Amino acid sequence: MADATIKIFSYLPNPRVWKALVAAQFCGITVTVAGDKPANLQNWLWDFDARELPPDERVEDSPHARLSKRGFSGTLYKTDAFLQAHPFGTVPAAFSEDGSIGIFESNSILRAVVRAAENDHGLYGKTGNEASRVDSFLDAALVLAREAQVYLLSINELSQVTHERMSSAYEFYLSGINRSLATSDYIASDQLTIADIGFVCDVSQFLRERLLEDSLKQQGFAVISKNMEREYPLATAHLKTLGAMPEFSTHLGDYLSKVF
Ligand SMILES: N[C@@H](CCC(=O)N[C@@H](CS)C(=O)NCC(=O)O)C(=O)O
Repeated sequence: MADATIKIFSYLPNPRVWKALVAAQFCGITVTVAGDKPANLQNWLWDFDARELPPDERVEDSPHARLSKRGFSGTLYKTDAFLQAHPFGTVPAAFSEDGSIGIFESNSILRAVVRAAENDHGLYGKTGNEASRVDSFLDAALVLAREAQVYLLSINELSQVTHERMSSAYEFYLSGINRSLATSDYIASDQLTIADIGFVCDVSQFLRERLLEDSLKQQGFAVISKNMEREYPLATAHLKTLGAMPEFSTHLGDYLSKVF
């Protein structure tokens, strides 16, 4: 049986999509990606067959017009079929090869990629318990990722509460990862798993705050990850080592060199 393929629609580049692309590279799965710059996604029809809409189809009385909810403003154009496959209406939005199944949440799309592989090279653990431990780390990372989403989306008009919540989620997650790496070369087991892939992509996304230092300073806030190298040396080294591997760097490009 040949490996299945997965199709993803998203704004690009998107660290949440990197997760699936890196995993696909390790297991030889074909992932096709459609999308555009974040600001252009409001000109697209969100669908399995996503496409850029001509101006005369981008109208408020379009049957596909929906109020954006998170990370976008104004109107987005989503088909009924898209919302049936993706009830939360978010991107990245993945689909099975024939479009019949929608897979959402970037960690679930990441899992879908490895599950689609004939040989997953142990990326999802070698036993049931190892797979559950991988899930434990992915679930823990989701808390960081959600706080980072709120934080980064509001970084130019930050509240004290948002900054504190982000700091707390960052410390909680990074200290756990650092502790885990004190006894193992990889986060969830003795080999690379999707917990490591998720870690690289989620933390990379959060580290964008380093590029926004001026705005943070102007508002009287510190860069939360300022001392990451000193405070979480194992986690930092792991991120840099994995980020330099071709399976990662092909998709991350020079992003990490900008934040470190
Ligand atoms: N936790 C989700 C986050 C997805 C998400 O919130 N996407 C936002 C953009 S950042 C979205 O698609 N919003 C659609 C809308 O505003 O209607 C994941 O990892 O995939």
